Amino acid sequence: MTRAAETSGSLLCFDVDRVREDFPVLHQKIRDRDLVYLDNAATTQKPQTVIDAISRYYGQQNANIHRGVHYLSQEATFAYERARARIRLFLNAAANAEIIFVRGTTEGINLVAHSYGGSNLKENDEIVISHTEHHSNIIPWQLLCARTGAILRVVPVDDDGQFLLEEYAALLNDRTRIVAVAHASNALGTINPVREIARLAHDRGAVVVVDGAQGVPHLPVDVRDLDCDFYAFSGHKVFGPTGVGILYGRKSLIDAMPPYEGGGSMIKTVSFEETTYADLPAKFEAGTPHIAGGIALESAIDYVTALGPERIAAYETTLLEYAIDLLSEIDGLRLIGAAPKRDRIGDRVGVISFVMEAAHPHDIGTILDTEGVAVRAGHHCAQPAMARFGVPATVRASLAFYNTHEEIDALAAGLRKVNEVFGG
Ligand code: 7TS
Repeated sequence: MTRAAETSGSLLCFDVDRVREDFPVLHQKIRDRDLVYLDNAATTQKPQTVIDAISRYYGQQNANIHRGVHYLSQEATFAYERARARIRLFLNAAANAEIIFVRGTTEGINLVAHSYGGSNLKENDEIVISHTEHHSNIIPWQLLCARTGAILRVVPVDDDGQFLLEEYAALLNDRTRIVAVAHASNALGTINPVREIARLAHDRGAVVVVDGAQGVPHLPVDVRDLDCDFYAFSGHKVFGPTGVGILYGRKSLIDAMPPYEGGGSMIKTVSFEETTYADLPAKFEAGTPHIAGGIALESAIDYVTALGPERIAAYETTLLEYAIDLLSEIDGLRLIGAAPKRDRIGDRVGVISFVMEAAHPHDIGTILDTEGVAVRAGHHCAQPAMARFGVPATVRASLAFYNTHEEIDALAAGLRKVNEVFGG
């Protein structure tokens, strides 16, 4: 029995072959090789149920929502609002009004920065983020600082990419208004201690924004248990469509926040003298949304829920351990951040960043591509994180529950080929 087969066998309750049948895109040859898709942090593949939901909407249900008295409009509205209710349950939010449809994580964070930040922050107030954030959770805050005169503070991470709680606690003060952190880092896979971060922030009266782009695809998420004030994620990273995402916002906060964009659907009455705004969540949903996307996101959430977020996390951890062991044996390969300590594996999602002595990350990505292995090479929209580890770029293999131990073998074989080609 190969090592891959042994490890797969130890997780008998997770039938990865069966799961893979649901994802048509995985069953194709790329450059005459079986596709090995390890770029899941960039975007995930879609199960047939999600593809069918989009096709069904355009083929049978297409109508604008929240406005028509006709049958199709009512059907589409019902389906869209059912998706919202389903997502509320998935996140364990207290009310449907707390679930705002947005374009994705990026828009969710910008909404909070504009609406909450614009109306609550003033000169010398402070915003706290961590050193390993995605640019989407850095730049909206920099723009807010430029508009208001607020100050951005950065929590350092240790050499394993772990958030330093003591340093964080020391940074907080009575001027801290917003703490914004990723649930999990897209560059390193580190999971941040969000519950503890929120507790300390709330002690100071600050609100907590969680960038959940890499949380929802890999971890069970309960916004009330995390006790965060805002939680944003992208549909396309959780096996749903691009162009749709969710911002959860605590009702007492979003009720008091001004609209982010103006337009149709977000009003009660309009006159040139005075406009009054719709109730939540419509107040934050100006214009025609990505209706098919919202409906298909429900299918994606149903898919993930049926598999079970806990089982997904357990299976991905076996893949991650296996990958770290295998990659650690490759000459000249250095893992970046979240070091391969077994006691730390529970603190990571399935993201493995590394560099090799023999070649630049982009060359490694190109060689892997000739083997049918899709990874991302670059700074992963986390340049400060790269700077922290003294590298301009890494190769990143990022896992999903449909990946197999054999695919990790293919990655390792591709990396050994890199050493052969470049003489490492
Ligand atoms: N936050 C994190 C932690 C992310 O990983 C990403 C996307 C975003 C925010 C932005 O999400 P979007 O859907 O609004 O674009 N991350 C990546 C990545 O790692 N490679 O490509 C996109």
